[in-house]
Amino acid sequence: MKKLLALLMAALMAAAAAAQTVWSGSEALGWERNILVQASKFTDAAAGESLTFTVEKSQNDYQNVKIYAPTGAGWKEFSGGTYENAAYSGAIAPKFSGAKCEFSYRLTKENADALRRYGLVIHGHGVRLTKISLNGGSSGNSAGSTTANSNSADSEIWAGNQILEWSSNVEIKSTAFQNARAGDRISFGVEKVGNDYQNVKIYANSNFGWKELTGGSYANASHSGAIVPKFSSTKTEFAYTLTTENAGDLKKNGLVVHGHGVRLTKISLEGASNSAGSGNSTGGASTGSATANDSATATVPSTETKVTPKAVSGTPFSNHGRLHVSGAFLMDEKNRKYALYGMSTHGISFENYFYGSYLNDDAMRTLRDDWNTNCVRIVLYPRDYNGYLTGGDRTKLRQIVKNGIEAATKAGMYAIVDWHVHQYNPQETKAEAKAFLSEIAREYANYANVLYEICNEPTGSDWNSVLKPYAEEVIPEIRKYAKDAVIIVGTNTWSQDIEGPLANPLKFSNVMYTFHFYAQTHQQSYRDRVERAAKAGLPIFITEFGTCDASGNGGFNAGESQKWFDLCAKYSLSHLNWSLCNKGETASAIQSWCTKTSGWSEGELTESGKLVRKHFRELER
Ligand code: IDC
Repeated sequence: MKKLLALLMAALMAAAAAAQTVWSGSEALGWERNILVQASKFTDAAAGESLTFTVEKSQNDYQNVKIYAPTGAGWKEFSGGTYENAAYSGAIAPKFSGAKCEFSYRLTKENADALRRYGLVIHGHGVRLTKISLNGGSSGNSAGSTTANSNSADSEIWAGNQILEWSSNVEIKSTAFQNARAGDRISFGVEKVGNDYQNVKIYANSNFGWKELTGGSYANASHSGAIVPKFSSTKTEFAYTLTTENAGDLKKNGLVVHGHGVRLTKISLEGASNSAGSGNSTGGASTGSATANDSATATVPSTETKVTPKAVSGTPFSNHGRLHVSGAFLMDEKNRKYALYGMSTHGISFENYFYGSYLNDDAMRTLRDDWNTNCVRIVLYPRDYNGYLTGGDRTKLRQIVKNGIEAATKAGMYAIVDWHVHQYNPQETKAEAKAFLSEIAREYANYANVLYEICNEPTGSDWNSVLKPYAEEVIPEIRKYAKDAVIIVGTNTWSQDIEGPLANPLKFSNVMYTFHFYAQTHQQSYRDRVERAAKAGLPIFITEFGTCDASGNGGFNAGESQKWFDLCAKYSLSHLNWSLCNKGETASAIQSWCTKTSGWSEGELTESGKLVRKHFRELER
């Protein structure tokens, strides 16, 4: 009780404080290294308040910082406000008197609105950023405040007063977990908010997306899709005991917590020595699918089937029409072999939905006329950052998918709607896949240019016992509406094990199987596998390829990419490049400093972007 009072006091004091830390860490900024602070950290931002940045010199040439709102239509640089202890000429130049400096930017009303809506992106050069705070904020939202503490018997690593939502995350940096070990418990103090349901989800926050913490055991909570704390009054405390893998992931990447129907007041890490009798194991291999109460069907609004769009003459779609599969090949309506190629988006939920904004009319025209492509792939992650099932705004995400279909259709291009299962068993999110894909299929049943991809890259999922049954359930949901649509089915091991369907194909017509290559990682032995399967008549679709290594970052390899392009030409294999975005990683096609969402000049493309554009321009459309 005493502890609780102390906590409450701490929370109240935090609420009254004038400056609120919205980000802390130690990141050397680069023009290609962006820091994103989510909109949820700025819920109370108002005109006249100041963003204060603490920076250190990291290089001696020049020190520059730029700040933007990552709006749906591209990044918008903050302007119109005033600077303190910094000057602006093209970028913000902090005034250093020693090695450290604190400078501020005072917000205009427009800036404050943008912060609340889109959050903040920062990049720069020559400085290391250690803290951002919002002055004058009156919010009790102790957003992401973290204190790194050594793991003594019981150490509080976060205290605050934050209502959890699927789109409002509490993040704790990895520094708080440097001593984490298997058997340690993370305990959470929560209070009930509202009366519908109380759910919490916890993840390790890696660069490769969120990874739900599973395999450990729960005390005073059960797990079914999400953690359900046991309340006997309005407040409770529950704990999760870490596995070795969890401890390693947290040490590396830190923790993310979100949920519904609860207010989070504290998180502490309790050493193994202190954790005797740590609750019963209800966790097991949890599935991490959407929460029990957030059922798939409840989220499907009724949508009308749209009428058949007019084909725009002279475009890929008007020339080739509805596609179908015959033997190993994708064919056009005149029964000629026809391959689709072009760009895949990155995750449309990433960078606060910015990567979804590439799905616009102008971009489709650029991709069609300048890049000579005929298809675009629309990537919706169910999980990972801001995913459809991990806190992303579903209404917004559905809208982006639909914008993409409409934009591709207007340009007379083909569009692939990709349910981007990434590194897990797709059965875990099957209910939601069925609901989402059938909703799209119903609305776009008359759009013959739309293809469906039902699970991007499964792992640990045997073809015969897991993936084939999955496809047998999901395909009919699409075909209920889009009767003849081409449907692409992922294969095991990041969509490489095409031998599964080769030995035991699906009985449906117009189905193809996914293969992915990343040129640096997958070389001749993988080309041999593809060639064997293609020769044996398996319809293969390369919905994703990279010119670099499979992490998406590093290992650009033009020579190996060319060998793959030759193989694609030989077997008329469709292939789409990962990815159409400006993220600072090798696989991205657009330079990270370029925020244009269409009409890119060659100089605005990366090595990878230039190579794939050149390749596409050599193909027949
Ligand atoms: C990567 C992105 C990276 C992101 C990560 C996690 O490039 O920015 O942080 O996903 O979501 C795939 C996947 C694709 C991966 C890509 C590169 O389908 O989602 O994107 N890749 O690792 N398969 C092989 C490589």
